[in-house]
Amino acid sequence: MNQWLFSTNHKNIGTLYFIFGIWAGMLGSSLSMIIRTELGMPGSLIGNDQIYNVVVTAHAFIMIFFMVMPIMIGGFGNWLVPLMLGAPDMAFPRMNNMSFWLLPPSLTLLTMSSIVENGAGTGWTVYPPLSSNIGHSGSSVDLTIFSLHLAGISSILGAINFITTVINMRSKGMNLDQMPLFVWSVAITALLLLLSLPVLAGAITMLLTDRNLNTSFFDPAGGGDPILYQHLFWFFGHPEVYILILPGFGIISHIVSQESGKKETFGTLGMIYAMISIGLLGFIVWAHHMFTVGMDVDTRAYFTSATMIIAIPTGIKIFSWLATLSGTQISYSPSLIWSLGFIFLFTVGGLTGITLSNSSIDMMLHDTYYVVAHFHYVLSMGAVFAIMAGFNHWYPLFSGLSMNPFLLKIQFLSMFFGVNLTFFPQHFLGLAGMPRRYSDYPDCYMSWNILSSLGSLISLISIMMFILIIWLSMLNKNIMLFPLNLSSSIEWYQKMPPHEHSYNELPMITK
Ligand code: HAS
Ligand code: CU
Repeated sequence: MNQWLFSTNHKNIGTLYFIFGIWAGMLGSSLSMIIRTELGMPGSLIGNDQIYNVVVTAHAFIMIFFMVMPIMIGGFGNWLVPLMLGAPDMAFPRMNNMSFWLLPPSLTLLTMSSIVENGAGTGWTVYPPLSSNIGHSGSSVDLTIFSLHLAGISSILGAINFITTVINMRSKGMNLDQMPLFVWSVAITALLLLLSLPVLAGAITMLLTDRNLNTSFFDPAGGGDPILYQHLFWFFGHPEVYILILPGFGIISHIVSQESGKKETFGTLGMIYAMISIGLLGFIVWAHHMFTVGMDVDTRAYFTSATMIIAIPTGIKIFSWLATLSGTQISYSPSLIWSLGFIFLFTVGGLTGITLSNSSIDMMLHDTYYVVAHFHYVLSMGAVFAIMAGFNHWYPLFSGLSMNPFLLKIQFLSMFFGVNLTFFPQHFLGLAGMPRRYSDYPDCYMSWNILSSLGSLISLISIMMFILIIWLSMLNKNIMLFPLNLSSSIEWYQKMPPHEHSYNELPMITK
């Protein structure tokens, strides 16, 4: 056991990240169910608005920093990048282990922050003055800041590791333009992490000293400015949302080209340039999150235009995936249907992003449920669908086991239905003016909220079904976790060569 926990091997560390991420995913989903139960009917369930906001804050932090990032970069990245490069391991294997082990204490600090005092009900943006001593006295916000420091160090070390691995450890003769798209996506993600996280670290450290050492970076009473915090946060925050989706782009490219039986994704070089453009542009659009702070009209025009330009490289990616699929006999395997779901629903989320990027429209929609709908389409149906696609695709490689494809398809359909029922109505709530981060609403918003909560219940059941399918795959290989005789599934397993979907891309990527 110890040998495995303290292993420096990239596959073991990848598996640790997967287990951690799935655990955090269950935690984050539980919190989301509390939110949707509170909002399932007008009136109060929890009976305390601060606690409601603590739940919302913890849900966001856990899903972003402890579910999506560990699974995509830590799990898929660690498993696949060395394999795809033909490298024996990551460049710094012991630092790799440390990156992982910084996360459990970080999650512990975050959990502690909601147990002590009144919890941190600041939202994941931690804006002062709400997050200052006036808004949050006590140590909850300080613990949250320390949690972010640890998670940030973990990610920075990981980023250094990936960048070094990509530069130094490609197999002989593999030029950068021959490098697989997933490796490219992780490398660009690592660069974004390396450039944006220190800014977040600076901002939250300044907040920490404002709270504890009487500085006044963000306090007008001492000559500071709370808007400065927002600029620093979003200079990190916007690249962060592309950090959450870029590895997913890489995953989808591999699945789409492999499942359509083509050697490569359509326009591989274009895909590389598109990801680089998205990464770079992501650094110069941050103030589209701050249109309501009172910017002059030229600044608004700039941030609106710069933001919209990101639709071009993103469109290149969407249409290249469609071109890859075009003209093939599509076999609706579980990993491909998740990818098709990704392409469709991520586009829906992207288009509402373009709507929000219009500063004058955003004046009305900022801090409403329209924004919540937008980011759940690109995250819950973008990032999470990409994770599900990749997990379905590479599970046989990771575990040597196979999941039942019939059950997986039912699971996909129920999840597709559930998340759309949860989040599509939130567009209407937002357009009708329902604000985010409130625990209650007037009766006029009731119908769409009931449907939304119903959808979240369906998604929860679907996720539980997925865990059951994983469990079944272990039973079938006689990994006896529970003495059940599931003969029909075992028959299915025997018909299926265990490594049918295993990793066989390497010969193709070197052209
Ligand atoms: Fe976003 C808020 C704009 C992509 C995540 N976003 C958020 C928040 C999160 C998030 C988490 O400008 C909330 C943060 C918070 O807590 O406050 N977002 C965009 C735009 C894109 C975009 C323009 N977002 C993402 C991705 C995310 C993510 C990816 C994570 C995975 N987002 C915003 C804005 C806000 C915002 C405002 C602030 C709102 C507010 O008031 O707070 C783009 O990258 C999307 C590009 C993708 C597409 C679809 C595919 C492209 C095709 C090409 C043709 C399309 C064209 C457009 C030419 C556009 C198919 C035509 C336009 C039409 C409408 C027809
Ligand atoms: Cu943004």
